[in-house]
Amino acid sequence: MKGLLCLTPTLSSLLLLFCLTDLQNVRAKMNIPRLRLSYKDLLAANRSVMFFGHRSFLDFRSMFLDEYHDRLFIGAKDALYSLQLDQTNIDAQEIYWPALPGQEEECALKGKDPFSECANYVRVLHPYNRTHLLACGTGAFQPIWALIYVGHRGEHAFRMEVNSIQNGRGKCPHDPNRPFASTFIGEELYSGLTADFLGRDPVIFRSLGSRSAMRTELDQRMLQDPKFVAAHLIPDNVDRDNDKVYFFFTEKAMESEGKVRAIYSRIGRICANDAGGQRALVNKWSTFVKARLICSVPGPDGIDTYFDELEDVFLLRTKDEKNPEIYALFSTISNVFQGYAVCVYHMADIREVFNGPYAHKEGPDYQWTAYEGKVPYPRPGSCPSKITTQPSRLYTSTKNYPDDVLHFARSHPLMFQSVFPINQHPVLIKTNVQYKMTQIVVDRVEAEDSQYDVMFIGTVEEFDSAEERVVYGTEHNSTFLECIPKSLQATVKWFIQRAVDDMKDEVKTDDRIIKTEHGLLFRKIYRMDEGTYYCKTMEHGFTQTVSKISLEVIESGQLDEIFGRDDEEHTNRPCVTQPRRLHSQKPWFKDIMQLIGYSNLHRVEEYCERVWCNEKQRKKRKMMVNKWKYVGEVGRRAKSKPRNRTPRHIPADT
Ligand SMILES: *[C@@H]1O[C@H](CO)[C@@H](O)[C@H](O)[C@H]1NC(C)=O
Ligand SMILES: *[C@@H]1O[C@H](CO)[C@@H](O)[C@H](O)[C@H]1NC(C)=O
Ligand SMILES: CC(=O)N[C@H]1CO[C@H](CO)[C@@H](O)[C@@H]1O
Repeated sequence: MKGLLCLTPTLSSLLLLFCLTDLQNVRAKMNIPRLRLSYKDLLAANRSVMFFGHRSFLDFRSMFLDEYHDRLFIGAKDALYSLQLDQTNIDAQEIYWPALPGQEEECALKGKDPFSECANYVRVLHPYNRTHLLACGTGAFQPIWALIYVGHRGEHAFRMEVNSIQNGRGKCPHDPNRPFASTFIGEELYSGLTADFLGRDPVIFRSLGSRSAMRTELDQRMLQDPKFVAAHLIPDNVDRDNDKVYFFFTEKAMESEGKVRAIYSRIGRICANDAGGQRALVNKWSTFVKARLICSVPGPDGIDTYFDELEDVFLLRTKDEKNPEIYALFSTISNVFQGYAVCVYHMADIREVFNGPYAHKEGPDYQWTAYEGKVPYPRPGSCPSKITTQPSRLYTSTKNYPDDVLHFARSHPLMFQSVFPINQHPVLIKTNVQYKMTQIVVDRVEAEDSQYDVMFIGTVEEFDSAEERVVYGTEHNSTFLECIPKSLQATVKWFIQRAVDDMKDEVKTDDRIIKTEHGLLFRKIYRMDEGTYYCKTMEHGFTQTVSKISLEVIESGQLDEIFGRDDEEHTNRPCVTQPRRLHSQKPWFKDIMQLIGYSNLHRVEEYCERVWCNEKQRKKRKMMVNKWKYVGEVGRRAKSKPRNRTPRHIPADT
């Protein structure tokens, strides 16, 4: 390996390095990384170069390491870069490539975030031919693609073929952040994505080239809310007509039992020479099949823990191009248990599952079973090739496939068996870590003693948006939303989202709303200030949400109603730590709970504490209360028993 080049999306990224020798023997030492490089370590080693782009933000979404041209191409926000690798000082060339005119405004008007969504994020960079690259960007939610001239070897050319710019729908997603995978084969682009503005059209799409475009049918049995992770061509045998394109993704699993569909990881495939059907499935895949990818560990209670969320896939290519080893990085979705695992799969096991029984469900009230009826010929999922092209049956194209084959393919896209990893067990497990594992690359190296597979795992620091805080403010009073950026150099921007589906607007500051070093100060708040506030920091083009605060405003009228009327002396104001009703007939505690929500009990306490229950007030009140109690008691008792008694503290009236 030449060296390490790291473009880290956050300043706290880590790179973990694990070495595996004998996969059989790996369990004992599997969780100890050989090397752990933090972002700081990388810098200190003086062997990495920092690159932030030319416009104060990079926000890159794609990269292509071109060993033929000895260059690294980067697909960033509104820009493409070409970096020469053989130089210590980065000599970067830039192509400025914004969204089409007016598109950023339209994107914002349609409710997308102008700050982090409405720009042209370049998500595809593939080598097109020896002189050109294929690039596709989100175009502020209107994808665009173009060819980039990069010159011949040794030439450092870098310019866009302006006449080549076209609509990129189906080639890259609208959304800059939604997972997506693509691969360029021959002259065609295969992509797995959601191909519309609303994210409701999940599809595996083939475009460019001279053949007609192909797609999956819009049917939940094919794909349901998929997140694509990787796409690769893997040949089956010497007959190139059997070449298949594999897609790795997660989706809502139709076969999962229970009210809420579970998320499973999948491996799906299509024949590269699929031409769709003639009468049915016109320009739609007729060979699509998929299976579940399992990566799990047995639990102490006999129940397996599944790592169902696929994060990344790496194909370790060997001399035998038909049989790469498939390294897959998974995470758990469970709320109780947080962990990551790497599982390795053999192509032989994958092919066996695809050659096995199809999953079948007779009707809504039936269980999923293995299909035991007659499977039509050519077997659904198989490619038109030497095997299907015999003198008696000339299936030279999927267009000649009989109707029953197409019908079966349509109704049985899922295999009954799942794909299990080598040794039925992960090669790496990490639980309860402070970072997210996001990427994996594997290098096979020969050492004196044996062969090692070195796993490089990229991580980012965990930021949890579950970590939303709720702050309550009283109408017409002042309120403070705290946000302290980790770095002093960072620029802070506040955004407000008034309803869940609304766009995030930048908070307008004035005399009333003031941006301070430690947060946002409202000198006086109104009902209209309610919403979710995002404190985002920007530094060298890295954006991070530092805090997410939901601000709720309690109307002063509501408060008066609850506390006001019998409150002339301001002495019987409620306090959770001393909940007494005294004169008031109102069950104030219940009322305020209704206002604030029962789930935020500790918040109520905090709120009361701050607003009403400072120590001084409390002491004063205690005295008053005791006095009243005493007076009241004496008065009452005086009626029945006209005798002086020592006043005693009466337990709280709850
Ligand atoms: C880092 O590398 C540069 C360029 O090779 C060199 O000039 C500099 O002295 C090095 N710094 C350290 C701390 O080694
Ligand atoms: C690459 O493709 C472009 C666009 O089709 C074409 O103009 C160019 O000549 C091709 N380059 C080579 C080396 O074939
Ligand atoms: C609970 C609280 O602090 N209420 C105050 C809100 O603001 C009004 C007027 O500005 C004050 O009178 C309240 O005491």
